[in-house]
Amino acid sequence: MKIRSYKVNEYITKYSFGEPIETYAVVMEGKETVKDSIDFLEVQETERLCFRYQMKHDDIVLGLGENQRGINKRGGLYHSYCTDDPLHTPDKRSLYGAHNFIVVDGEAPFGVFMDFPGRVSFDIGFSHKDKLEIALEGQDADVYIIKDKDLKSIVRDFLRLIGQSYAPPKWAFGYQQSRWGYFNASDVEKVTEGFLKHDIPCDAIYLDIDYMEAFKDFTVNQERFPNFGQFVDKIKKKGFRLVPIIDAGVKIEKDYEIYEEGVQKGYFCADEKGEPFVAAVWPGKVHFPDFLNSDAQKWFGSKYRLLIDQGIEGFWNDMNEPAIFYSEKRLKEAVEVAKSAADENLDINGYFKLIGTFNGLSNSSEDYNSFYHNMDGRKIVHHKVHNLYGFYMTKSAAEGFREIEPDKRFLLFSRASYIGMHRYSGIWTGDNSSWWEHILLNLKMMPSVNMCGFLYSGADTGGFGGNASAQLLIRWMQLSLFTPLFRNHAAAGTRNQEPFAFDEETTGILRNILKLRYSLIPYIYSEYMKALHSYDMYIKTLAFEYHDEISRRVENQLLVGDSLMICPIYEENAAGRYVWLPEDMLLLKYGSSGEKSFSIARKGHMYLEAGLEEIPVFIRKNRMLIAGRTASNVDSLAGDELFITAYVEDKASYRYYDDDGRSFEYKRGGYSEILIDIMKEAEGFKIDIKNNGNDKVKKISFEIAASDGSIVKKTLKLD
Ligand code: MIG
Repeated sequence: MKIRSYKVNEYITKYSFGEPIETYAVVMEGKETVKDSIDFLEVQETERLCFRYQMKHDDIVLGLGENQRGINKRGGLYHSYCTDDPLHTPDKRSLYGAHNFIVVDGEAPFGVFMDFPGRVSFDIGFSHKDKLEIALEGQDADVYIIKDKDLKSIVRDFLRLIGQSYAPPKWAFGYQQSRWGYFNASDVEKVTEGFLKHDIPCDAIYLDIDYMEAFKDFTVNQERFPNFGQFVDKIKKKGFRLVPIIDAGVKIEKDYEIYEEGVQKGYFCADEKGEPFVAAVWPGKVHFPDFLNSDAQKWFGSKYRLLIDQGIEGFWNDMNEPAIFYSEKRLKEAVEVAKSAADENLDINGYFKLIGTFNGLSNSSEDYNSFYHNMDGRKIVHHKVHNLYGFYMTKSAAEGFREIEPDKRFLLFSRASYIGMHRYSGIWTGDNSSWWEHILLNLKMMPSVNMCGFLYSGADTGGFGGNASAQLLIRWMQLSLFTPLFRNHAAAGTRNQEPFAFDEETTGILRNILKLRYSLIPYIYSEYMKALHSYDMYIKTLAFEYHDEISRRVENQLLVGDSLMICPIYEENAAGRYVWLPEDMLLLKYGSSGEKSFSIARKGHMYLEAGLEEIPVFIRKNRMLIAGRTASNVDSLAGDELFITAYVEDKASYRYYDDDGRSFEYKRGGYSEILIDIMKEAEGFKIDIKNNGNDKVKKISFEIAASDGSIVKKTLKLD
């Protein structure tokens, strides 16, 4: 096999092995052929392409997106293979996403992206503490190596390589309420009433599979949701948008339009004989649309119109690993095993074999190896391109939206993903549990998925499986307060966890958190969109900004945008936690009735006290936090007044970004900026404001803290 290498730009080299499948992960081409070899990586080209690297003692390894374990992935073994696994225990090696990008950060930092749609294993010092081994299940791949001066630059190079992230509509930065179990229109209305009655802001209510007729995509159950279009409208008038789920499997049912059309046009994945492959998921037996076929992709995407025409403006794509409960063939085999066991005296081996036969029915590689895609003429077994399936389903939806309403931003996020999908949608991190450990897991995943382009991301706040306690939900909400996707979602049969589902005191605390979310939207949106425009991360670890050995290894604090550090509490009954401050910062605490308190937190270790009702944030040195007045949903945010809290030692500058929040104008330069400079002077501060096209903001109020802890207040009018 011959390696071909191409220079993509000054920092990125692409190495092609064999005949790689086009994945659409990257947007830059490697043109110029170079002789460069991957001198520092040992390459082994057997049946499996394998890359080895000897890690230095102090190297940390970041990346791999949605995954288990630490932010520093060293010590773990991971398999990139999109997997529907509802139990996120620390021993799991695969979750729903396949994000094959890592940065080895040390003396000679570099990034590697394995653009390969099949299974990849990353052994990052697991088999041997100092050995990094990346093995691909195949020989055809594009490998991108990025060398640049530091972690931050390498990630920026990578984000440029894979293209600009998706921007949801602004309302999708509001709080969203979901639950598998809002069974009919009256359930949904009750939830909306709950928010209105308790004066809790919210932007969206989710519809899980129960809105469908017999779990059929793009249908609505007429009994449970009569006059759906009118219902969508009614709920919208109350201030909420409805967000329905779409599943990957299409129910096999005579006269069901999607099924009939798909069969007739040959748009479903096929078995060995060329017949549509039969698997079973929610609706019972289904076919899988062949999203890797461009006609089928287009076709499925156009079907979203059936719901968009009824007023829907956002969707979530589920089960698109694709999850398989069982396949027809293997269920038959299992039943045979069971039958023959019926009259046996099963010993331990026999018993476990029987149980194993059934437990192994779902998501089995045998099934993934027995159906095929028609990649525009090329027949390819699913297993080899498994990690592209959810990506292409979501691409199909996003491109469908562009056809249906070309200049409208839709909310869209997916469960399965591959790098490149971030240009089309966000992700949620799947079926976590109402465990304290999963608040921390959520925290750790956020910077990793940001590194892979998925800026619009978040977890099921409060936990999907299991029962949330009031305290767990409060602490989790205090983290999700800062994630772009802020959705509370829970599984059927679990305890209710809407913000008003507990006691009055808890409702009050959650109301405060959510009101704060809405007042922080000016900052969150501005930082998100700037990150998108400049190929930056929205949430990152301290390692990106601070280079001391402690900061490089902090695993439980995050930088949110350019101004904030957050230190969420994720331990039950804790009254606070330890925090590492890489420099002096301003500690701003929001109290139980919206009041604020300030103190300077000095560089070093500190114990942060934080009662359940308090929300602490740290404002970095020479940075500022932008807030606005709160509201009951994003559309009703006034936006005419900004409140700025700054910590200024000598000079702080901020670029406040805004745009219409609904169209693609931002891609064509359609956005406004207010440039704010605060300079420390002998006496007090000097403030400079330059407005480039923002016609909403009329007034800015400042609270400026100096390093001695004194606070100066000022209000300026904008003309
Ligand atoms: O097999 O639609 O991750 O969010 O509530 C479960 C029902 C299918 C899995 C999703 C979850 C959703 C659930 N779905």
